[in-house]
Amino acid sequence: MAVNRRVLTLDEFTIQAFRKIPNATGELSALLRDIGLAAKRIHVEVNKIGLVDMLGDTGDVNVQGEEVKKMDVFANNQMIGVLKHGVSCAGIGSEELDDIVVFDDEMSNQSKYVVLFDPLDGSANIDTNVSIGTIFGIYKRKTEKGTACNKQDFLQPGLAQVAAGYVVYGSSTMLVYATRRGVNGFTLDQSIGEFCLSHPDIKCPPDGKIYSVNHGNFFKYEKPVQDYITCCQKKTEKDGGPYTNRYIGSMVADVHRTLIKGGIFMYPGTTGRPEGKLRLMYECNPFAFILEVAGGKASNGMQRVVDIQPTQLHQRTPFITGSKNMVDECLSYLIPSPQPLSTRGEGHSSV
Ligand code: P6P
Repeated sequence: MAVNRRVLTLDEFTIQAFRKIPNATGELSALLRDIGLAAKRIHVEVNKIGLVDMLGDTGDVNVQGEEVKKMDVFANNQMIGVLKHGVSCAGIGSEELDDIVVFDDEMSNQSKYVVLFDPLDGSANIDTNVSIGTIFGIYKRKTEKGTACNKQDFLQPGLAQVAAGYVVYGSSTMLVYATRRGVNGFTLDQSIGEFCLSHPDIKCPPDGKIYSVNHGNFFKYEKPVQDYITCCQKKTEKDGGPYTNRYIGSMVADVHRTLIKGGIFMYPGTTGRPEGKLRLMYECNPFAFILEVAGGKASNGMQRVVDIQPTQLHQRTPFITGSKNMVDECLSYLIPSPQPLSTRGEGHSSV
C-alpha cells in the first residue's frame, strides 16, 4: 500500500461531487453523511451482537408479518434519528413501519428529499453471523417545499431515484451508493471512523458464472423459471459455464456479490406468492437503480423494475438482477415472444 495514499472519505467524495454540480445545494451530500452516521452506529451494534443482549426477537411482528428482531428496531431508530434531525429529509418510509413518517417541522418541510429504506435486511440471519445490510433509496419530493410531505412523494417509480445505496455489514462494512454519475463503494476504516473510497466507479461485469436463487422453491416456480435454472445447471465451458450456485438468503450480501463479481440473482414469484417476497420500494428499486447504473439489468420478468409505477408502500415484486447478458438470457425464457420494445415499456435500457 502506498504510504500516505490520499484516500477520500465519503464526506470528501460527496462534497467533491457537489462542487462539480452547478446550483447544487449540498443537501444530497448532507443526506448521505447522515445515512453514513446511522450505518456506523448500526455497524457497532452488529459487530458486538453476540456480546450484548441484542440477539433474538422483540416478540413483535411487523407489517410484513415477520418477527421483529431487536436489531431491526435499533437500526430503524438509528435511520429515523439521523434523517429526522438532519437538514435534508422531509420524511421516510421504512420496511419496519406500516405507513410513512412525515417529519413535518419547519426545517424538514423545507427539505427537498424523502428516503425509503429497509433498516436491516436479512435480519433473520443475525443469530448465525451471516452478512446483513441496510438498503435505501432517495427521491426528490413532488409536493411543494415548505409543506409537509405525503404519500405521493414516496410512490414514485424507481427511475425517479436521485440516489440509491446499501450498507453491507460483513467481513468489512461497506457503503455503496449510486447516482446517475456512477456507483462507488466505501469501506469503513475503523481506525478513523470514516467510510473511505475503496471501490471507485463500480461496474457489473456483463457476464458471470454464479446464479443465485433459492432452490428450495424450485417446484413452486413457473416452468420458464425452472427451465432457466436447469439451463444454468447444464452450462459447460462451451457456453460460458460451468456455473456455480451461491445463495446466502441475505439480499444485500447476494446482490453485492452479483454486482462485484457478475452473475444473476433471482427471487421469482411462486405458486403461493406470485408477486414474490422482496419489496419493490426499499429493496428492489434501490438495487435495480444501482445495477443499471453499473451496466447491469433489473427486471420483474416482464419489465424494468425501475419502470414499475408503485401503488402501495409495501408492495412486492418478482426480482431478477445482475449481469446484462445473464439477465437477457433469463428473460429470453420468461418473455418467449419477442415484442417490439414499445409494447414492453422502454425495454431494458439503463437509467
Ligand atoms: P428466502 C431476508 O429475509 C430476505 O428478505 C432477503 O434478504 C433475502 O434475499 C430473502 O429474504 C431470502 O428469502 O425465502 O429465500 O429465505
